[in-house]
Amino acid sequence: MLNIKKTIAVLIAITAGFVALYAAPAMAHGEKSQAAYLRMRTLLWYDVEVSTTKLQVNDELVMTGKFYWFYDWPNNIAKPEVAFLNIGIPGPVFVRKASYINGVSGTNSTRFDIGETYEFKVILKARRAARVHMHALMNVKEAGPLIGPGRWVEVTGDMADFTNEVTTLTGETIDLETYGLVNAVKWHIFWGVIAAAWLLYWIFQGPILIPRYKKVKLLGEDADDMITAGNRLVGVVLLIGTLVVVTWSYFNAYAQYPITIPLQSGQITIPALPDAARGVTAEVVDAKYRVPGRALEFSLKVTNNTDSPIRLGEYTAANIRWMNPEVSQAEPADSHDPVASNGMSYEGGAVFPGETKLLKVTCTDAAWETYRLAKLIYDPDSRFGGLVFFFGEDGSRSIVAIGGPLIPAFI
Ligand SMILES: [Cu+2]
Repeated sequence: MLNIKKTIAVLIAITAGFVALYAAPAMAHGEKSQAAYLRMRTLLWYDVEVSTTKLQVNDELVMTGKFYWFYDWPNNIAKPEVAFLNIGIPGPVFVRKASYINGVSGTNSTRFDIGETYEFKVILKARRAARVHMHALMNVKEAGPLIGPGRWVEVTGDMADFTNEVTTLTGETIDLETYGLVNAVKWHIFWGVIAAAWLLYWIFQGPILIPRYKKVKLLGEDADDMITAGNRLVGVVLLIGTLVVVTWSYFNAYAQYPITIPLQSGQITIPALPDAARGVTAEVVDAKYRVPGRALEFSLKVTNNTDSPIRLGEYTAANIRWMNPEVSQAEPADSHDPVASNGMSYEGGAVFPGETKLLKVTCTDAAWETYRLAKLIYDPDSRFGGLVFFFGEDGSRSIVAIGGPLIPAFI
């Protein structure tokens, strides 16, 4: 018997050893972990930029960009009835000073419309030194976080220099970093000591739990008789004392801060941006994913109702960009920015004003595998999504959401 236990223990130790051996340093934090259909068919982010990637404690950083709520929203994902825009950073490296959606303050939760585009701006202030991969992030109630593209940002300097001053509505200037901290610590210690004293009091009454339980269950004694008059007195004193302290602290706080307003928890609706398609329609006629070539191939029926000939310059999905360098160029912003600078090509040329044309598009890159998007073909509902960017000769840009069933090609 002992030997079996020993063997199991040794096996666990060996397994743990191997796991530790293979644990590479954590460079990512879940960008690829969400299912491919979720990343391609929920929130599609583009034009995301940070104002700087190197800053000092107390410096500000502005993140801007746009997001589109995909029209073919997955049935099993909650719709954005209540959503909150945030920035995902490991640890409190920044504080958020302000955020805006289409110019409206994003302090409150918001409801969004499927099939619409919005732009955002978040202002952050650096709090402590760190090198972090930061993402714009949309928290959707019952759906969870929908993550935007990440950027490496480095903060240097000393956290001791950090200040976060605001002027309250009563004209007082306070530092939010330290405001009320001493008071909060004081009360935590106060109630911690009382709680510990209460526990210790009962522990020093001798073994109480199991022996008393046995007496009640096996010997049929009355549980109430085991509580002494002294016990009751201590209980009553503590109960009255707690009520007195709570009441006193309430009136004391009220006297010190006579003017307060509640935390704002309302919900707002923000009107969407004008249609980014600007008169261009595009529809996927058929699409397949070629496994050996790591390529998405689709035919796109495009109608151009603008006044300028348009050409296809980019396809983006799941925060990955496939660029057609003949039309639109982009390079990765940093080592973890998945931009396939030469990833897209198509047959069909320009689509002229008033014309409807079939374009044959190919988007190739190892990102299909490394970002686990190719897993889509093993879903029971293999549908993809994304945005295509058309560029006019006049410099205009039309953004159209596309999607449809994806058929795998294994040879
Ligand atoms: Cu990241």
